[in-house]
Amino acid sequence: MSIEKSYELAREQYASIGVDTDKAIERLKNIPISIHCWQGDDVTGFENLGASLDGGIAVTGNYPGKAKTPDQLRADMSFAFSLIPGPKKANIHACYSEPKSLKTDRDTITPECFSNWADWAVEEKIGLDFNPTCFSHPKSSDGLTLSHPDEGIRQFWIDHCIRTREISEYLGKRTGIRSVNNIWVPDGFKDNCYDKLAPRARLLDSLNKIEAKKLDSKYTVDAVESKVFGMGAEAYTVGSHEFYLSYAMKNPGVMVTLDAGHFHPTEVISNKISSILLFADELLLHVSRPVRWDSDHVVILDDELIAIAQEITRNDLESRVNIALDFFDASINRIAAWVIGSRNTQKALLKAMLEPVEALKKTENELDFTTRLALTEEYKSYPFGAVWDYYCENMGVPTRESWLEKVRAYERDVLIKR
Ligand code: RNT
Ligand code: ZN
Repeated sequence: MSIEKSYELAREQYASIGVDTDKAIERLKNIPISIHCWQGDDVTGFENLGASLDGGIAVTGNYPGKAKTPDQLRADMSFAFSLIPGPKKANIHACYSEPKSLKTDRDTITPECFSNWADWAVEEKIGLDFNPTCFSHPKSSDGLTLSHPDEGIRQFWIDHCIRTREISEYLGKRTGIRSVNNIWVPDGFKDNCYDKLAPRARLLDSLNKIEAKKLDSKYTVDAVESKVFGMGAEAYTVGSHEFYLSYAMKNPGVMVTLDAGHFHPTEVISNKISSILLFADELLLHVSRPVRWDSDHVVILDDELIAIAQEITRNDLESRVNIALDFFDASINRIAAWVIGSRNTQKALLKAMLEPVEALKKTENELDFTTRLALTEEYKSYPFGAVWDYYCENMGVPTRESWLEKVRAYERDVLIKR
Protein backbone atom coordinates (compact mmCIF):
# COMPACT_ATOMS: atom_id res chain seq x y z
CA MET A 1 0.00 0.00 0.00
CA SER A 2 1.23 3.47 -0.79
CA ILE A 3 2.65 5.66 1.93
CA GLU A 4 -0.06 8.28 1.34
CA LYS A 5 -2.88 5.76 1.64
CA SER A 6 -1.46 4.26 4.82
CA TYR A 7 -1.03 7.74 6.21
CA GLU A 8 -4.65 8.68 5.46
CA LEU A 9 -5.88 5.64 7.38
CA ALA A 10 -3.51 6.31 10.26
CA ARG A 11 -4.54 9.95 10.37
CA GLU A 12 -8.17 8.88 10.66
CA GLN A 13 -7.44 6.38 13.42
CA TYR A 14 -5.48 8.93 15.43
CA ALA A 15 -8.15 11.57 14.84
CA SER A 16 -10.66 9.24 16.47
CA ILE A 17 -8.75 9.59 19.76
CA GLY A 18 -8.30 13.33 19.31
CA VAL A 19 -4.74 13.26 18.00
CA ASP A 20 -3.81 15.47 15.05
CA THR A 21 -1.05 13.69 13.10
CA ASP A 22 -0.35 16.70 10.87
CA LYS A 23 0.34 18.79 13.95
CA ALA A 24 2.66 16.13 15.35
CA ILE A 25 4.63 16.17 12.11
CA GLU A 26 4.95 19.96 12.22
CA ARG A 27 6.14 19.71 15.80
CA LEU A 28 8.77 17.12 14.96
CA LYS A 29 10.10 19.41 12.22
CA ASN A 30 11.16 21.83 14.95
CA ILE A 31 13.12 19.48 17.20
CA PRO A 32 16.82 19.42 16.34
CA ILE A 33 18.93 16.34 17.08
CA SER A 34 22.60 16.97 17.76
CA ILE A 35 24.52 14.22 15.98
CA HIS A 36 27.98 13.41 17.33
CA CYS A 37 30.89 13.37 14.91
CA TRP A 38 32.81 10.81 17.00
CA GLN A 39 30.73 7.83 15.81
CA GLY A 40 32.40 8.36 12.42
CA ASP A 41 36.01 7.74 13.49
CA ASP A 42 35.79 5.81 16.78
CA VAL A 43 36.50 8.92 18.93
CA THR A 44 39.98 9.29 17.42
CA GLY A 45 40.13 12.93 16.32
CA PHE A 46 42.81 14.41 14.09
CA GLU A 47 45.52 15.67 16.40
CA ASN A 48 47.98 12.82 15.86
CA LEU A 49 49.22 13.06 19.43
CA GLY A 50 49.96 9.37 19.50
CA ALA A 51 47.64 9.00 22.47
CA SER A 52 45.04 6.26 22.21
CA LEU A 53 41.49 6.52 23.47
CA ASP A 54 41.48 6.70 27.26
CA GLY A 55 39.34 8.25 29.94
CA GLY A 56 37.53 5.00 30.68
CA ILE A 57 35.56 4.90 27.44
CA ALA A 58 36.07 2.29 24.76
CA VAL A 59 35.14 1.56 21.17
CA THR A 60 35.18 -2.04 19.99
CA GLY A 61 35.11 -3.41 16.46
CA ASN A 62 37.10 -2.76 13.30
CA TYR A 63 34.51 -2.36 10.59
CA PRO A 64 36.22 -1.01 7.46
CA GLY A 65 35.85 2.53 6.16
CA LYS A 66 36.45 4.69 9.20
CA ALA A 67 36.96 8.40 8.43
CA LYS A 68 40.67 9.23 8.56
CA THR A 69 40.64 12.92 7.68
CA PRO A 70 38.41 15.85 8.64
CA ASP A 71 37.10 16.05 5.07
CA GLN A 72 36.19 12.37 5.07
CA LEU A 73 34.41 12.73 8.38
CA ARG A 74 32.45 15.76 7.21
CA ALA A 75 31.56 14.01 3.94
CA ASP A 76 30.34 10.97 5.88
CA MET A 77 28.26 13.16 8.16
CA SER A 78 26.77 15.05 5.22
CA PHE A 79 25.84 11.74 3.66
CA ALA A 80 24.30 10.45 6.89
CA PHE A 81 22.38 13.72 7.24
CA SER A 82 20.83 13.16 3.82
CA LEU A 83 19.20 10.01 5.24
CA ILE A 84 17.90 11.58 8.45
CA PRO A 85 14.84 13.85 8.28
CA GLY A 86 14.37 17.15 10.05
CA PRO A 87 16.66 19.65 11.75
CA LYS A 88 20.11 18.53 12.85
CA LYS A 89 23.17 19.89 14.58
CA ALA A 90 26.64 18.39 14.47
CA ASN A 91 28.33 17.78 17.78
CA ILE A 92 32.12 18.02 17.63
CA HIS A 93 34.95 17.60 20.12
CA ALA A 94 38.08 19.67 20.63
CA CYS A 95 40.20 16.74 19.37
CA TYR A 96 38.69 17.30 15.92
CA SER A 97 40.68 20.51 15.62
CA GLU A 98 42.56 21.40 12.43
CA PRO A 99 45.37 23.64 13.70
CA LYS A 100 47.59 25.62 11.35
CA SER A 101 50.64 25.01 13.55
CA LEU A 102 51.95 21.78 14.99
CA LYS A 103 52.70 23.64 18.21
CA THR A 104 49.02 24.11 18.97
CA ASP A 105 48.02 22.00 21.94
CA ARG A 106 44.66 21.68 23.67
CA ASP A 107 45.36 24.68 25.89
CA THR A 108 46.10 26.92 22.91
CA ILE A 109 43.44 25.92 20.37
CA THR A 110 41.61 28.84 18.80
CA PRO A 111 38.42 29.35 16.80
CA GLU A 112 40.50 29.27 13.58
CA CYS A 113 41.26 25.60 14.27
CA PHE A 114 37.53 25.01 13.72
CA SER A 115 36.87 27.33 10.80
CA ASN A 116 36.57 24.39 8.38
CA TRP A 117 33.89 22.89 10.60
CA ALA A 118 32.11 26.24 10.74
CA ASP A 119 32.28 26.64 6.93
CA TRP A 120 30.85 23.17 6.50
CA ALA A 121 28.06 23.77 9.01
CA VAL A 122 27.08 27.03 7.31
CA GLU A 123 26.86 25.16 4.02
CA GLU A 124 24.80 22.40 5.64
CA LYS A 125 22.63 25.06 7.34
CA ILE A 126 23.11 23.41 10.71
CA GLY A 127 24.30 24.40 14.17
CA LEU A 128 27.41 23.05 15.87
CA ASP A 129 27.75 21.88 19.44
CA PHE A 130 31.12 21.55 21.12
CA ASN A 131 33.01 19.60 23.80
CA PRO A 132 36.37 20.02 25.49
CA THR A 133 38.39 16.81 25.06
CA CYS A 134 39.78 16.04 28.52
CA PHE A 135 41.03 12.58 27.60
CA SER A 136 43.32 10.86 25.06
CA HIS A 137 46.18 13.23 25.81
CA PRO A 138 49.53 12.80 27.62
CA LYS A 139 48.30 15.16 30.33
CA SER A 140 45.23 13.01 31.04
CA SER A 141 47.18 9.79 31.49
CA ASP A 142 46.72 9.80 35.28
CA GLY A 143 42.97 9.69 34.77
CA LEU A 144 42.72 13.14 36.37
CA THR A 145 42.30 16.50 34.62
CA LEU A 146 40.31 19.36 36.17
CA SER A 147 40.71 17.76 39.61
CA HIS A 148 44.41 16.86 39.28
CA PRO A 149 46.44 17.61 42.43
CA ASP A 150 49.29 18.92 40.25
CA GLU A 151 48.55 22.61 39.70
CA GLY A 152 50.30 22.71 36.32
CA ILE A 153 48.25 19.87 34.86
CA ARG A 154 45.06 21.22 36.35
CA GLN A 155 45.76 24.66 34.86
CA PHE A 156 46.37 23.09 31.44
CA TRP A 157 42.86 21.62 31.49
CA ILE A 158 41.33 24.81 32.86
CA ASP A 159 42.93 26.69 29.96
CA HIS A 160 41.65 24.07 27.55
CA CYS A 161 38.07 24.43 28.80
CA ILE A 162 38.30 28.24 28.65
CA ARG A 163 39.42 27.95 25.01
CA THR A 164 36.49 25.65 24.22
CA ARG A 165 33.98 28.16 25.56
CA GLU A 166 35.39 30.76 23.20
CA ILE A 167 35.34 28.32 20.30
CA SER A 168 31.75 27.40 21.08
CA GLU A 169 30.83 31.10 21.04
CA TYR A 170 32.57 31.44 17.66
CA LEU A 171 30.66 28.45 16.28
CA GLY A 172 27.40 29.98 17.52
CA LYS A 173 28.21 33.24 15.79
CA ARG A 174 29.28 31.60 12.55
CA THR A 175 26.20 29.39 12.25
CA GLY A 176 23.70 31.78 13.86
CA ILE A 177 22.58 28.88 16.05
CA ARG A 178 23.52 28.70 19.73
CA SER A 179 26.23 26.15 20.45
CA VAL A 180 26.14 24.00 23.57
CA ASN A 181 29.58 23.38 25.08
CA ASN A 182 29.51 20.20 27.15
CA ILE A 183 32.19 19.58 29.75
CA TRP A 184 32.83 15.97 30.68
CA VAL A 185 35.98 14.89 32.49
CA PRO A 186 36.96 11.28 33.19
CA ASP A 187 38.44 12.06 36.62
CA GLY A 188 38.20 9.27 39.12
CA PHE A 189 39.97 6.44 40.88
CA LYS A 190 40.14 2.73 40.15
CA ASP A 191 40.29 1.88 43.81
CA ASN A 192 38.76 3.27 46.95
CA CYS A 193 39.22 6.96 47.41
CA TYR A 194 40.54 8.09 50.78
CA ASP A 195 39.68 11.79 50.51
CA LYS A 196 36.52 12.21 48.47
CA LEU A 197 36.22 15.90 49.20
CA ALA A 198 39.52 17.32 47.95
CA PRO A 199 39.23 16.22 44.28
CA ARG A 200 35.70 17.61 44.18
CA ALA A 201 36.86 20.86 45.75
CA ARG A 202 39.53 21.13 43.04
CA LEU A 203 36.98 20.34 40.31
CA LEU A 204 34.69 23.03 41.72
CA ASP A 205 37.52 25.55 41.79
CA SER A 206 38.44 24.65 38.19
CA LEU A 207 34.86 25.09 37.02
CA ASN A 208 34.61 28.46 38.74
CA LYS A 209 37.76 29.57 36.94
CA ILE A 210 36.49 28.24 33.61
CA GLU A 211 33.13 29.96 34.04
CA ALA A 212 34.56 33.25 35.36
CA LYS A 213 34.08 35.09 32.08
CA LYS A 214 30.50 35.66 30.97
CA LEU A 215 30.01 34.92 27.29
CA ASP A 216 27.09 35.84 25.05
CA SER A 217 24.30 33.38 25.88
CA LYS A 218 22.83 34.01 22.47
CA TYR A 219 25.73 32.05 20.99
CA THR A 220 26.99 29.66 23.63
CA VAL A 221 25.93 27.90 26.79
CA ASP A 222 27.78 25.41 28.96
CA ALA A 223 26.70 22.00 30.18
CA VAL A 224 28.34 19.67 32.71
CA GLU A 225 28.13 15.88 32.38
CA SER A 226 28.33 13.50 35.31
CA LYS A 227 29.11 9.80 35.40
CA VAL A 228 28.78 7.05 37.95
CA PHE A 229 31.91 5.14 36.92
CA GLY A 230 34.29 4.58 34.04
CA MET A 231 36.66 1.78 33.11
CA GLY A 232 39.67 2.18 35.35
CA ALA A 233 37.66 4.55 37.55
CA GLU A 234 35.27 2.05 39.03
CA ALA A 235 35.46 3.11 42.68
CA TYR A 236 35.09 6.87 42.60
CA THR A 237 34.14 9.52 40.06
CA VAL A 238 34.90 13.12 40.94
CA GLY A 239 32.14 14.59 38.76
CA SER A 240 29.20 12.67 40.17
CA HIS A 241 25.56 13.51 39.41
CA GLU A 242 25.06 15.22 42.77
CA PHE A 243 28.16 17.31 42.18
CA TYR A 244 27.13 18.65 38.77
CA LEU A 245 23.43 18.92 39.57
CA SER A 246 24.32 21.09 42.54
CA TYR A 247 26.79 23.07 40.44
CA ALA A 248 24.17 23.73 37.76
CA MET A 249 21.61 24.82 40.37
CA LYS A 250 24.03 27.33 41.83
CA ASN A 251 25.14 28.53 38.39
CA PRO A 252 21.99 29.11 36.34
CA GLY A 253 23.97 29.80 33.13
CA VAL A 254 25.25 26.21 33.19
CA MET A 255 22.97 23.28 32.50
CA VAL A 256 23.32 19.70 33.62
CA THR A 257 23.80 16.85 31.14
CA LEU A 258 22.11 13.49 31.57
CA ASP A 259 23.82 10.68 29.68
CA ALA A 260 21.61 7.57 29.57
CA GLY A 261 24.62 5.36 30.32
CA HIS A 262 25.99 7.26 33.28
CA PHE A 263 23.80 5.99 36.09
CA HIS A 264 23.31 2.73 37.93
CA PRO A 265 22.05 -0.03 35.63
CA THR A 266 18.38 0.19 36.60
CA GLU A 267 18.36 3.97 37.01
CA VAL A 268 16.85 5.82 34.05
CA ILE A 269 17.31 9.40 32.90
CA SER A 270 13.71 9.73 31.66
CA ASN A 271 12.50 9.97 35.24
CA LYS A 272 14.92 12.80 36.06
CA ILE A 273 13.77 15.29 33.43
CA SER A 274 10.61 16.47 35.20
CA SER A 275 12.45 16.96 38.50
CA ILE A 276 15.35 18.93 37.09
CA LEU A 277 13.23 21.17 34.89
CA LEU A 278 11.19 22.37 37.85
CA PHE A 279 14.42 24.00 39.04
CA ALA A 280 16.49 24.63 35.90
CA ASP A 281 15.65 26.31 32.61
CA GLU A 282 17.29 23.75 30.38
CA LEU A 283 19.16 20.50 30.27
CA LEU A 284 21.22 18.50 27.81
CA LEU A 285 20.65 14.84 27.07
CA HIS A 286 23.22 12.39 25.82
CA VAL A 287 20.97 9.79 24.31
CA SER A 288 22.89 6.53 24.46
CA ARG A 289 22.26 2.84 25.17
CA PRO A 290 24.09 1.19 28.01
CA VAL A 291 24.16 -2.61 27.79
CA ARG A 292 25.05 -3.77 31.31
CA TRP A 293 27.54 -0.92 31.56
CA ASP A 294 28.23 2.42 29.85
CA SER A 295 28.82 0.60 26.58
CA ASP A 296 27.52 3.34 24.26
CA HIS A 297 25.63 1.00 21.95
CA VAL A 298 23.67 2.45 19.04
CA VAL A 299 20.32 3.77 20.24
CA ILE A 300 17.38 1.48 19.45
CA LEU A 301 13.66 2.15 19.77
CA ASP A 302 13.41 0.66 23.23
CA ASP A 303 11.26 1.49 26.23
CA GLU A 304 13.70 3.99 27.74
CA LEU A 305 14.13 5.91 24.49
CA ILE A 306 10.35 6.17 24.17
CA ALA A 307 10.08 7.16 27.85
CA ILE A 308 12.65 9.95 27.33
CA ALA A 309 10.65 11.21 24.36
CA GLN A 310 7.38 11.01 26.31
CA GLU A 311 8.81 13.02 29.19
CA ILE A 312 9.76 15.75 26.74
CA THR A 313 6.61 15.83 24.64
CA ARG A 314 3.91 15.23 27.27
CA ASN A 315 4.87 18.47 28.96
CA ASP A 316 5.96 20.48 25.91
CA LEU A 317 9.56 20.60 27.10
CA GLU A 318 11.26 20.37 23.71
CA SER A 319 12.49 23.96 23.81
CA ARG A 320 14.19 23.28 27.17
CA VAL A 321 15.68 19.85 26.53
CA ASN A 322 18.68 19.82 24.20
CA ILE A 323 18.83 16.39 22.57
CA ALA A 324 22.27 15.07 21.63
CA LEU A 325 23.34 11.54 20.76
CA ASP A 326 26.32 9.78 22.30
CA PHE A 327 27.23 6.29 21.12
CA PHE A 328 30.11 4.73 19.24
CA ASP A 329 30.12 1.31 17.66
CA ALA A 330 32.91 0.24 15.31
CA SER A 331 31.52 -3.24 14.72
CA ILE A 332 28.96 -2.10 12.13
CA ASN A 333 28.91 0.42 9.29
CA ARG A 334 29.46 3.73 11.09
CA ILE A 335 27.11 5.68 8.86
CA ALA A 336 24.37 3.13 9.43
CA ALA A 337 24.98 3.59 13.16
CA TRP A 338 24.33 7.34 12.86
CA VAL A 339 21.23 6.80 10.74
CA ILE A 340 19.76 4.10 12.98
CA GLY A 341 20.34 6.03 16.21
CA SER A 342 19.13 9.36 14.86
CA ARG A 343 16.05 8.03 13.14
CA ASN A 344 15.12 6.03 16.22
CA THR A 345 15.35 9.12 18.40
CA GLN A 346 13.06 10.95 16.01
CA LYS A 347 10.70 7.98 15.80
CA ALA A 348 10.46 7.93 19.59
CA LEU A 349 9.58 11.64 19.62
CA LEU A 350 6.94 11.15 16.95
CA LYS A 351 5.42 8.13 18.69
CA ALA A 352 5.28 10.11 21.91
CA MET A 353 3.62 13.06 20.19
CA LEU A 354 0.81 10.83 18.93
CA GLU A 355 -0.77 10.41 22.35
CA PRO A 356 -3.97 12.14 23.47
CA VAL A 357 -2.07 13.80 26.28
CA GLU A 358 -4.82 15.91 27.83
CA ALA A 359 -7.31 13.05 27.93
CA LEU A 360 -4.79 10.73 29.58
CA LYS A 361 -3.79 13.35 32.13
CA LYS A 362 -7.45 13.86 32.95
CA THR A 363 -7.95 10.12 33.48
CA GLU A 364 -5.03 10.11 35.88
CA ASN A 365 -6.30 13.14 37.79
CA GLU A 366 -9.63 11.39 38.17
CA LEU A 367 -7.70 8.44 39.64
CA ASP A 368 -9.12 6.15 36.96
CA PHE A 369 -6.08 3.90 36.82
CA THR A 370 -7.88 1.13 34.94
CA THR A 371 -8.54 3.40 31.98
CA ARG A 372 -5.02 4.81 32.21
CA LEU A 373 -3.47 1.36 31.89
CA ALA A 374 -5.94 0.10 29.29
CA LEU A 375 -5.54 3.09 26.98
CA THR A 376 -1.80 3.60 27.24
CA GLU A 377 -1.36 -0.09 26.36
CA GLU A 378 -3.81 0.00 23.44
CA TYR A 379 -2.27 3.16 22.00
CA LYS A 380 1.12 1.46 21.81
CA SER A 381 -0.05 -0.48 18.76
CA TYR A 382 -1.60 2.46 16.89
CA PRO A 383 -0.07 2.88 13.42
CA PHE A 384 2.67 5.39 14.15
CA GLY A 385 4.90 3.75 11.51
CA ALA A 386 2.59 5.05 8.78
CA VAL A 387 2.99 8.59 10.15
CA TRP A 388 6.77 8.16 10.31
CA ASP A 389 6.93 6.94 6.69
CA TYR A 390 4.84 9.88 5.55
CA TYR A 391 7.08 12.28 7.48
CA CYS A 392 10.22 10.84 5.85
CA GLU A 393 8.68 11.07 2.38
CA ASN A 394 7.59 14.62 3.10
CA MET A 395 11.09 15.58 4.21
CA GLY A 396 12.71 14.07 1.12
CA VAL A 397 14.65 11.31 2.87
CA PRO A 398 14.43 7.56 2.15
CA THR A 399 11.40 5.84 3.63
CA ARG A 400 11.41 2.69 5.74
CA GLU A 401 14.58 0.59 5.25
CA SER A 402 15.37 1.96 1.77
CA TRP A 403 18.17 4.11 3.28
CA LEU A 404 20.23 0.94 3.80
CA GLU A 405 20.78 0.41 0.07
CA LYS A 406 22.19 3.92 -0.15
CA VAL A 407 24.55 3.26 2.75
CA ARG A 408 25.66 0.03 1.04
CA ALA A 409 26.35 1.93 -2.19
CA TYR A 410 28.37 4.56 -0.30
CA GLU A 411 30.27 1.77 1.44
CA ARG A 412 31.12 0.22 -1.91
CA ASP A 413 31.99 3.46 -3.68
CA VAL A 414 33.66 5.44 -0.90
CA LEU A 415 34.32 3.69 2.42
CA ILE A 416 35.94 0.47 1.19
CA LYS A 417 38.39 2.45 -0.96
CA ARG A 418 39.89 4.29 2.02
C1 RNT B 1 31.88 9.65 28.33
C2 RNT B 1 30.84 10.68 28.06
C3 RNT B 1 31.19 11.68 27.01
C4 RNT B 1 31.85 11.04 25.80
C5 RNT B 1 32.01 11.95 24.62
C6 RNT B 1 32.99 11.43 23.63
O1 RNT B 1 31.45 8.66 29.17
O2 RNT B 1 29.64 10.08 27.77
O3 RNT B 1 30.08 12.41 26.66
O4 RNT B 1 31.17 9.93 25.38
O5 RNT B 1 32.29 13.22 25.03
ZN1 ZN C 1 28.03 11.39 27.13
